[in-house]
Amino acid sequence: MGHYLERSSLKSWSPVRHPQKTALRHCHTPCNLKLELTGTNSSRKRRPCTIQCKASNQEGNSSEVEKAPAASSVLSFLCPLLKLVSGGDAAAPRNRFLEVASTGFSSLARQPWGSQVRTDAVAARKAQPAKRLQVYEFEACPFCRRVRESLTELDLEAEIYPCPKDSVRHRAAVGAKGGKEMFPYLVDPNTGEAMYESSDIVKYLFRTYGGGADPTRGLLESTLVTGWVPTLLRAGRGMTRYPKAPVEAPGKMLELYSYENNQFARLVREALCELELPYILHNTGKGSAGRAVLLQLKGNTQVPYLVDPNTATSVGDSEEIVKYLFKTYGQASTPAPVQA
Ligand SMILES: N[C@@H](CCC(=O)N[C@@H](CS)C(=O)NCC(=O)O)C(=O)O
Repeated sequence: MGHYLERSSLKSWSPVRHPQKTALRHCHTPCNLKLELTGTNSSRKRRPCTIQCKASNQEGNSSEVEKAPAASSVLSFLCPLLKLVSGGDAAAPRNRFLEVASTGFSSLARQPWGSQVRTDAVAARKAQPAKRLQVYEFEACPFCRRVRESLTELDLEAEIYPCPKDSVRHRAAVGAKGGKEMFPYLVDPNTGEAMYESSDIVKYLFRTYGGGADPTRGLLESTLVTGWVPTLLRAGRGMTRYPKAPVEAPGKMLELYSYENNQFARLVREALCELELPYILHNTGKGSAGRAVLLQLKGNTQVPYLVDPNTATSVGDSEEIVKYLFKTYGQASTPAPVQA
């Protein structure tokens, strides 16, 4: 698993199904990088998927990369289903009433988590970690949601690398770093730790950056009770890459001021995810030190607030931000790699 592929060599991928369920992935860019998937993925029960992947680079090093365990819950069934129903054009005008209602009820379902800073836990920490945490996730994934809720509660900044289905960059990066494409995946450059499994990540975050406090009551246990509600209500938004999303990442990371359970911030995160745009997340939950920064920057503490250093643009209304994102980053003329 130790083999590491530089981000620069993970550019664009085109998986092609082999008739015997063997898949090959070839990099479109001239980096000689090739991922070879072998085996079958016939398991629909609670068994790990048997697809394995060999990654090799110019030096000829190789390592095994697995697909995520195929089915650990009802969510593995829901995800493909929702992918089907949410196949509409994400950039098309939306019914604002339905948007606000569905994201509002989503926030109600997750009411106790991801809004309020756990001051008892954060008090033990003097400052943000020296280096930003890196989180690979996707918006619709309930397991990723509880990690993002923890980030809000611990008032942690993070670099978010959205990994929508049909991803052209970040999913491959996770496979190369950790050995399998499963989400969430945390990299902590401060301690050198990297891990899968949302409950391990949440516990790690509270242990390392929350003074050893216990994760908020019910946060871990609630995932299968209400964790999937936003995924369902939002009909899988924030799950699949928008076909005209840019193949290359923008030069600079976008910056989002928000907190996890803010209903309007959810709409923006969905768009960032579908466009596979990496961004710096500045959490501004209730009680966050980030609110003072936002107040200075914007004149009030309303979120979401997006800053795009690539175009020197700042936008402060979720509807406007979503429009801005699809207009600016949803027009790629380079066709996305064909997915199997
Ligand atoms: N037990 C894991 C489950 C993670 C999981 O099943 N994640 C799903 C997304 S909901 C996944 O990575 N699926 C593979 C995929 O999306 O390709 C955890 O709690 O982190």
